[in-house]
Amino acid sequence: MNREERYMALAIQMAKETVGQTSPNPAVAAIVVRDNQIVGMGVHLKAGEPHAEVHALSMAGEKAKGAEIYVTLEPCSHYGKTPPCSKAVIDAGIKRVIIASHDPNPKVAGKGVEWMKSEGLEVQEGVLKQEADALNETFFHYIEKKEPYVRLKTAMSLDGKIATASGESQWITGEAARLDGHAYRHQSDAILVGINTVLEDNPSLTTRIVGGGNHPVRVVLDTHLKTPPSSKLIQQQEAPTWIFVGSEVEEHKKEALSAYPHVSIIEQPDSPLDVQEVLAYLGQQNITSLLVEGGGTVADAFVRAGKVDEVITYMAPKLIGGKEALTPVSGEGIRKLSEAAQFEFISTEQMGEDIKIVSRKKG
Ligand code: AOF
Ligand code: ZN
Repeated sequence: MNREERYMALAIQMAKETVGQTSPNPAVAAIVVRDNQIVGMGVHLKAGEPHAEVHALSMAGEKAKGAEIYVTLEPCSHYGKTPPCSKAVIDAGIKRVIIASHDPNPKVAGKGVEWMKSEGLEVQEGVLKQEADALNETFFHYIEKKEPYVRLKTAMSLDGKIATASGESQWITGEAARLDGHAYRHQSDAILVGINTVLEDNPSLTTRIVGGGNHPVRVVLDTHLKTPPSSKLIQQQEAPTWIFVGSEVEEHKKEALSAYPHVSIIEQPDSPLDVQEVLAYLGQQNITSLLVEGGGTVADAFVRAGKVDEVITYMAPKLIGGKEALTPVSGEGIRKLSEAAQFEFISTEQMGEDIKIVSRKKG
């Protein structure tokens, strides 16, 4: 690694630890360097709060004059919840700006770079771009499509079963894989399941990781509003629960659940519920990332709508068998192999006794 890459790698490492807490904003970090000494460091902690550059420049103070700044994302050029970072960089007297990712936000999209160049600053783009881009994949997707990046999470046996024929499904994979799954909850704005999963498993859908974590908004697709008031999603109030229902649900049922302050009932015209409509609504609510955790019918609806962007598969070295035993994607499926949703493997990793496979939608 050359010196630019070393400082950028450090900034990326800092930003990485904030993934999941900055939404709907990206995870960004900045480092101010003068005469090969770090004189300021900053990360964007939360939407609405100062951007990374502002924290780093304020730590550097007068030392920013004539210094370099390393930023994992192009400094912004717009007056949003905070003033433009490009202006802050120029005003601080920075002479050289090193950037990893381009900001695709139409309000920025190159204007930050242009602004700083027009003021005579030297700008170098694309340093460790791939590594920095990986941090904000969900943000880039959301900015471009105005809907969340969808991850489908499954845990299955070597023969692709998620439960035995009798329906026993807990503990297929081991502890390491389960904890990794919870890390995805921490990093996701929302988690989604179908009503059958609520009725069969009574999940709480909260994040349980060592040291505590962010709980995602809990989303249920429940056309006929069968979510029981006694279920954990209703009784445990530590995270919001949003229930999508069809248009023919009786008023008293909706009122009974809406009485809980953390519960929202969202009525949709279609039956069965339309995945595209659900995602558009979630996007409007600033949900940038969605973790789909079951069951098979819901997974199939997302797959057939072409809306699964990434699949996280935990595979346990077990054989279960049984033609009635459930598989991760059921529903109607597709008829012709040529219509199969296409993915490419991004990584495989041994995780305790299990294997984790990350696949991403092709194209
Ligand atoms: C930066 N540095 O640390 C971040 C940036 O509403 P605002 O004012 O917070 O602006 C949010 C937008 O700013 C966001 O959509 C993205 O384009 C950019 N995020 N930019 O220069 C930062 N977090
Ligand atoms: Zn900014």
